[in-house]
Amino acid sequence: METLTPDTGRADGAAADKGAALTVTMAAYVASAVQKAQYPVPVLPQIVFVGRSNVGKSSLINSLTRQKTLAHVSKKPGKTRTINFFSVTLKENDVRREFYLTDLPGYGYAKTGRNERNSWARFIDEYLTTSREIRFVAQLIDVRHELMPIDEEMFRRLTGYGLPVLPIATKTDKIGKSMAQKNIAQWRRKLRIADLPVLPYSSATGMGRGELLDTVWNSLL
Ligand SMILES: Nc1nc2c(ncn2[C@@H]2O[C@H](COP(=O)(O)OP(=O)(O)O)[C@@H](O)[C@H]2O)c(=O)[nH]1
Ligand SMILES: [Mg+2]
Repeated sequence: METLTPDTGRADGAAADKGAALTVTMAAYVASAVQKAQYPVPVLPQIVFVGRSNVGKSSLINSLTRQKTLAHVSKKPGKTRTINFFSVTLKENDVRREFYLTDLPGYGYAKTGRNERNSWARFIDEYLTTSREIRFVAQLIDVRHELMPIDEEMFRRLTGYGLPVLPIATKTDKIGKSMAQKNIAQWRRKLRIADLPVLPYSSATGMGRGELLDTVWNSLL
C-alpha cells in the first residue's frame, strides 16, 4: 500500500515559497482515448487525476495550469467518457520537465447504466495497470462530504495496483477549516490510515497549487 506525501516545503515548516520557482510554461490538450491504441506518443511521465463527477477535477486542472478553458468545466456531471491527455511543461530556473496530465472520466455518476460502468471500469483498469509511466494518482474528494463508498473503492483499487495515491480535498473555500478537518479525519478513519497525507485545494483561491506543483515536479525527478 502506497500513498504519496505531498511536498510540504522546507523542514522548518516555512510555507511562503512553495512552488514559487515553478512555472507552467506550456499546457495543451493532446489526445482523448477510449482504447489503448489511442494513447499518445511519445510516452511521457504521467500524473493521473481521478474523482467523482462534479468533484472539481476540471477546475483543478485549469487552476493548476492557469488556463481557464483547458479542461472543460461543466455544471452537468457525467460528460467526460474518455481519458484525456494534456501535455504540460514545468520550468524551474532553466530546467524544464514535460509530463502528461491525465484526466480520467468521473466515477459515481448515478445515471450511468451498468453496462457503461463496466466498460468504463475495464478501460480505466487497463490504463492504470499497463501504464508504467504513472508517477502518482491524484484522487480528488470533495472536502464538504464524508468519504463515499465509491471513493473508498477507488482508493483501494489504486493502492491495490501499487500506484502511489495523493488524496486531494477539493473546494476548501466552501467550508470552514474545522468542518474540513472533521471530514478529512473521517476519511482517514474510513481508510484506516491515521497519518494519510491529504492535500487541501481550492481552485477558487489557488490554495494548494504550489504544493501540488512541487509534488508533481519532485515526482518527475
Ligand atoms: N467554490 C469553488 N467551486 C468549485 C471549485 N472547484 C470546482 N468548483 C465548482 O464545482 C462545479 C464542478 O466543477 P468541475 O471542475 O466541472 O468538476 P468535475 O466534474 O470534477 O470536472 C463547478 O460549478 C465549479 O465551478 C473550488 O475549488 N471552489
Ligand atoms: Mg470535468
